[in-house]
Amino acid sequence: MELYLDLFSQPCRSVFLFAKTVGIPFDLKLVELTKGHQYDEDFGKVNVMRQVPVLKDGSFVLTESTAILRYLVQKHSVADHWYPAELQQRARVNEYLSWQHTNLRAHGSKVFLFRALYPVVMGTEVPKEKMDAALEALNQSLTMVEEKFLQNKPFIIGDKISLADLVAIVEIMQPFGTRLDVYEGRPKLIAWRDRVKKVIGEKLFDEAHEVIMKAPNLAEEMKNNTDLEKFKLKLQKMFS
Ligand SMILES: N[C@@H](CCC(=O)N[C@@H](CS)C(=O)NCC(=O)O)C(=O)O
Repeated sequence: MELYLDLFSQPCRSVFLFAKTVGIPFDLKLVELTKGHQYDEDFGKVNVMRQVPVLKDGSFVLTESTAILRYLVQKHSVADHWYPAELQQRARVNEYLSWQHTNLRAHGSKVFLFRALYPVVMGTEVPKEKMDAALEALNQSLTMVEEKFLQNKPFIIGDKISLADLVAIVEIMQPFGTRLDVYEGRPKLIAWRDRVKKVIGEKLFDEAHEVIMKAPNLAEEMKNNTDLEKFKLKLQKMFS
């Protein structure tokens, strides 16, 4: 099995962390987004949407991180708690996976792009009112993670870690990579993060997040990127 990934990307990290944590072997095909490798001709043949992650299992090609995670669970015999067979527990995982796309992921990504990428690509800072609104939306999502999804449980579905926790932590680490202290004043979130880290193992957690923790160096890295214009058009569309 091949996984096309860039650990810069949150959905890629959730797939990477899951496969590594439960011991599913794979060949890593690195698609470096900051170098514009998603626009390479060869990668276009793998995913016409030019996004990672992508799973290739023989001739079967699958996109969308949450679909990939569920495919891996069903193909390999992993411990039940990752995606419980019990109806309502599974529904809880699905509830989080459905919510996060347009909430924590959307708002965390926006703050990340505003702080790390926008100034590099657009050559100017994000207007204050736009940045404030993005930060406020991210804050509201973080509060939802604590109050609706975690409540007083160790993990999102209860006593054990599931796919939902992995998908949540990688999104929270994205704005954190820009040195925004998303954990400030949130002891519940910190305690949960530390539990997730413990299950995954600190070494693997840090390996997965090494690239994103270097987000402040992005300007330097992207200097020679010939596809900056494409990023610019994308950002303009996203934030107009
Ligand atoms: N809904 C998709 C999102 C995938 C996605 O947005 N991938 C981004 C990285 S986080 C990407 O490949 N972007 C490249 C580009 O748009 O140029 C998933 O969950 O897998």
